[in-house]
Amino acid sequence: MGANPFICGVVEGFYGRPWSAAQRGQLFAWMQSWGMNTYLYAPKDDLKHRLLWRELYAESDAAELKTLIRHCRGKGLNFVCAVAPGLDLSYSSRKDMARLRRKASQLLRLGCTHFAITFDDIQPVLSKEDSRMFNSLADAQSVVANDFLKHLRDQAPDATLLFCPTHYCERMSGPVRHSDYLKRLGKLLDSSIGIFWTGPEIVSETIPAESIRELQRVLRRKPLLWDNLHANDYDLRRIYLGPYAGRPLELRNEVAGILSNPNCEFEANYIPLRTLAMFAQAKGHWNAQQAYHTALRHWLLQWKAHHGRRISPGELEFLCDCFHLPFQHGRCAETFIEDFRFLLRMPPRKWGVIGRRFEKKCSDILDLFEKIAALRNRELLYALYRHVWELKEEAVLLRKYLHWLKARPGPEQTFASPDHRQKIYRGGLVADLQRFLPMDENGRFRARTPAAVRHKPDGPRAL
Ligand code: GDL
Repeated sequence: MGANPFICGVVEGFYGRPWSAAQRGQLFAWMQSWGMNTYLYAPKDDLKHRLLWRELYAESDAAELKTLIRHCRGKGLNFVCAVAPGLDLSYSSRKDMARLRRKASQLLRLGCTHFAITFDDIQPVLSKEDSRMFNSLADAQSVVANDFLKHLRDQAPDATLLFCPTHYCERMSGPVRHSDYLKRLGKLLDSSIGIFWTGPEIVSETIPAESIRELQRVLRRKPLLWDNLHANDYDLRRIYLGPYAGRPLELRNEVAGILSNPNCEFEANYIPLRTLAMFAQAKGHWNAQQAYHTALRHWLLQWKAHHGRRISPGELEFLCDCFHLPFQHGRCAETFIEDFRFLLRMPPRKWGVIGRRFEKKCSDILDLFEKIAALRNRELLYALYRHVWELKEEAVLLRKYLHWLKARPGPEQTFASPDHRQKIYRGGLVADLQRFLPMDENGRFRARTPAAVRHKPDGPRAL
């Protein structure tokens, strides 16, 4: 695809509200200026992409898609359009095959020549009728994909096709060398079809180059990474502003390319995508932390606020350290947590410099919240609002709790904050359910004792 042999870019492949035309316009501008080359259109909740894949795009949507394709290509980027028929496709139905071809023809007419067919997040089984015609899911999907490619090539000889398997990570496939599903795909899929992979897990903390070498042999080609490191659709209470990390530079030799499927909140993706672009282009040496700091410096230029308020480099770094990566807080956020842990361990008379530092950080968080609320880029504010709001609430609560501890409460006394009222703060059904099974720091659950469960959960208490 395109002049650059290494595919590098973005997959809009998350659940939830798809990005707007304006956001995609900004994305293409970023991608062009950072030397990325590929955008994959695959928003799970575009109805005609997945749930209603059989239907063609209506006139106005088709016109928008056509403009988007033109705009993307105008920036020198490959536009890849995905169809996700797996929820209810009947692999053995001629009618469904004809519908897929009809869909492909519409997209070709809109100016698309690069395609993907995706079978992620579906039941990994064949229906009764389908299993009469096919020996396995891999056989069925390969026949459909090869047929799709043939249909495309009949109309556009340079058309390309990518494929997302149903087992797209090791967690799902098991050890790749033993996966019949992956082996069959490797054997049957046309050798020009690129195959997606998300690494050891759906969201992979690290992706060792060695794990991919084995997969290459099974798939008989280099896989294409669909990287969910910064995806947050599975938990919208989180957002990831940290760098592309946990992937060694040698990984680039083992994969056909990398597409990041990032935060649903488009504006939050500056650092994740900027650092991915840097990773793809790094020569000989890669340091995620250094790339992070470079990207922070560049991003700061876009953080202008009203009333002459200025967000400092340190403030932006703290923010991005607080909302960092799925498996890792940034350095400043770690210090903040460590400080609080220290204060809980020590009697107030020994808090000293750490106590003052923690207090100061809590005030800084309130200041930062005010500055962010005054941002000129309102879309950026809206992307971050609920997260900085929540952080501010916690900072206020922790500070009050420390003040309460300083007053030397008796061992039986409990703490309540009038600003954090029961059922308002940490309220709602999900929060109530979560209180039944608190998770410890090792990811284990321990139910409350039968005696405690007999009583109603009693709202904010001692921390
Ligand atoms: C997935 C989905 C993706 C989703 C992501 C994170 C793939 C291939 N598919 O499993 O749409 O955004 O997890 O929740 O990753």
